[in-house]
Amino acid sequence: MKLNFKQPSLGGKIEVPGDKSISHRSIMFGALAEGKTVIRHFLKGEDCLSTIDCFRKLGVKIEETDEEIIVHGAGWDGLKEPSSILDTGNSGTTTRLMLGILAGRPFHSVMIGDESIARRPMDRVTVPLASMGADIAGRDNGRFTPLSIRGRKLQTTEYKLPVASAQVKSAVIFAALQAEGESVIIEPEATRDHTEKMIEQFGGTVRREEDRIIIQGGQSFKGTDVYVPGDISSAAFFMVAAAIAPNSEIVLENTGLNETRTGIIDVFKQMGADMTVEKTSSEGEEIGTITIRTSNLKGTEISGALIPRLIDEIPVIALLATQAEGDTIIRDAEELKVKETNRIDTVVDELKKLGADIEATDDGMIIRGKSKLHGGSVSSHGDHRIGMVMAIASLITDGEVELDDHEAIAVSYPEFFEHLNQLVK
Ligand code: SPQ
Repeated sequence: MKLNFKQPSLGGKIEVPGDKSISHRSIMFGALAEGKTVIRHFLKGEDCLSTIDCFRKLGVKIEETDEEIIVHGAGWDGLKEPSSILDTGNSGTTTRLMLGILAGRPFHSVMIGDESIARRPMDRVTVPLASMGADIAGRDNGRFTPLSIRGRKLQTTEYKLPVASAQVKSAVIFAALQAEGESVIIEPEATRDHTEKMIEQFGGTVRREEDRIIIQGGQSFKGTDVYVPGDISSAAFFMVAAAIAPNSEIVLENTGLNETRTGIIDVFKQMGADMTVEKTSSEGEEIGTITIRTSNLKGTEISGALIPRLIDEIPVIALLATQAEGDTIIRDAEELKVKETNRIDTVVDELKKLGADIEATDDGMIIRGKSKLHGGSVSSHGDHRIGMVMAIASLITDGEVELDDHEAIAVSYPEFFEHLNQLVK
């Protein structure tokens, strides 16, 4: 795809698609609940469609209209042994969270994903699940897909997560919900808490005591209505676009503002961005409006507890930092190496091709601003977030950007180019 924007301004108002993490979980809880769940503003990206497909194969009736997804849940016991392989596509969330669900269901299932999933570590989930009694086999001792799950009765756990990961936490929560008695999960740093919030939304209970999450096993859920807020991880691309393009001001309505996800807003403030954030609702998930204008930015440091609150936004923050005066240093972000690609390497390599002064480190990167970017040939490497970073970069390049494998963007943001063209003036 050729991108030749001639350094435009951005203006206007959009609502980004529904949050990917919340969309996945709404299908999962809807399927496990008894009764009907109606989901509005669901993200129809490829990853979430993979989750729908897996639950249909498990016997759950799921209807799709333009406006809503309707899940006819039949409770934990309503899931049936699938007669074909569960294909999780490119979705780490689907693969890891479903392991926690399937580990405790009394049947056999097999899970496979795409080439990127086949490279991502699954032992971070299969190891704690095995300690609860799960029987999961897979390539390299259960480290990689394909995985075979023989569902069994599970025991409770007290598990300290070795890495800050919402996917590992959520998989263990799903297993703990099926065990008899109380389980405790301890987080090294707080990660996105959509699973915990959704337990409550579907009529269950969960306790949080500092870094401990306490789950009572044997809970059943009741179908409900879910409104999925706009995904702040998708909004991030246009926040950066408006901040770095000249004479711009855009408004992003109904964006999710859950504290565990708003690290990017903190970074924008640290860097001196011209923005306002207004909360409009705080029932269940917090929602609000973000207005962002062209900004004079300064370099910053991003590390520690902030990292899990913006992990998926780091590639686009790297682009932002190329347009800030001074150095931006990102530390403690080793987790980027096990995403759809090694996102430290891919973002550094691709931004360098456009003239950025950026260097990979063991646990992050150093970006020296401010750089004038030029055109060039880049690739998403099959990673949706890298594809979107490069498309946004093309707004400020002097010359055309040729983006290879832009189709990957449909994983989390099928309307991305439509929205980009709408905002470009
Ligand atoms: O689902 P997937 O492929 O793992 O998606 C990514 C993304 O960029 O969209 C990561 F590659 O988001 C993860 C996120 O990084 C989604 C997620 C969740 O919904 O629980 C949690 C984070 O992953 P982790 O490994 O830190 O738990």
